[in-house]
Amino acid sequence: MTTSFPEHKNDLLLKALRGETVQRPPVWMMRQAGRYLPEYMELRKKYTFFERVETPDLACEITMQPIRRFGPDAAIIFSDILVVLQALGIEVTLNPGEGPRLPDPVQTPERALSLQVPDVHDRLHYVMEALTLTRRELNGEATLIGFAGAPWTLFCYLIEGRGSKDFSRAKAFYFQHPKESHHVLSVITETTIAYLKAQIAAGAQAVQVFDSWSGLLSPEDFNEIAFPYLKKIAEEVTEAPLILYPKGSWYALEALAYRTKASALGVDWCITPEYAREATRNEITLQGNFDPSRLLSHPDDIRKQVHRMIDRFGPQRYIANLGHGILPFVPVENAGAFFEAVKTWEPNR
Ligand code: 1CP
Repeated sequence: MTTSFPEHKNDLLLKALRGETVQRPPVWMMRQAGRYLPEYMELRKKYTFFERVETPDLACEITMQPIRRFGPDAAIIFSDILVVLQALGIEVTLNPGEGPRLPDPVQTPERALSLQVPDVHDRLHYVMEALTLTRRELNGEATLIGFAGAPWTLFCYLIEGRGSKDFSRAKAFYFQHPKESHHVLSVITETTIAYLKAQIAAGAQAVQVFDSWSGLLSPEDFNEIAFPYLKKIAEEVTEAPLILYPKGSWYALEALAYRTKASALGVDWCITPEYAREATRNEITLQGNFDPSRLLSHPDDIRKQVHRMIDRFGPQRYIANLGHGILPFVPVENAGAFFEAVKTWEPNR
């Protein structure tokens, strides 16, 4: 079945991902739909987190909320990386203020080996439905981004069972059971490839892979545990541009730029734009890297800092974004100043 979508009027993000010349860089914000928006908080009172994620109309509405307010160049579908663990048959709960919890995380090598690739169309059909709805609703005004968690980051939650500062239980499991761990990482990788392909078929025009916890690994461990799977995903998912976001893994930028088929790399605020450009020798689109806490500065300072960030990365092959997700207590006006600053950036101010 082929689905037809409204004509695409805003292709800034896709142009930046293809390395084509733009008038100004595209802008979107990681976690742009969420708790800092009063309209999100209204829906949060009425429905649980997974009701919001699993009901396509609600997921579409939440995705659209920041689009209506700020008019960014991209919309990221409202969902969560942990739905892939649910598709693997693992229970995940989320209570307000607590973060995600897995009541029965994987803690034995036997259970690790028993995991199998599920049918993502069956288990995650609601995400694809939300994407199709949202693509129509966007009416070509913004590019629709689908996403998934990277294998290492999902492995962290699968073993640890909750958020953590160091995911030491997940690391210990890997070091003690490398063979079984690689089985898990392969299963997550295959599932993610099928899932991202399904998202693209349903309307996602670009996809992002979040390796939020890759920075917890040493460079050697990153090369063994994270890199091969990221490379595989980027090799297989060729139907739309792919953005890799390996938070904290500054040492890996060169290899990710040169040895994977990613279209762009997300960078956090702990490295300079100059370093990121040099490491990737200006060969790949970069995305980032505003410190999310800097959105707590005065809006005038936000504007200045955003303009300086664009000057330093340069407007081509660049996607303006935060270095990680927006914090829940950022004033809406400050988020607005960020978007506006990118849209009003000019080379010779
Ligand atoms: O309303 C609420 O209290 C729920 C808060 C919330 C939201 C708004 C969670 C729980 N997930 C989401 C949505 C979400 N998660 C999106 C939506 C699209 C967007 O606007 O960007 C995305 C892309 C994610 C991805 C995600 N979930 C990541 C990767 C990105 C990142 O921030 O590093 C991770 C690590 C998660 C796990 C997760 N889900 C929710 C929370 C609070 C967390 C982090 C838990 C931890 O601290 O380890």
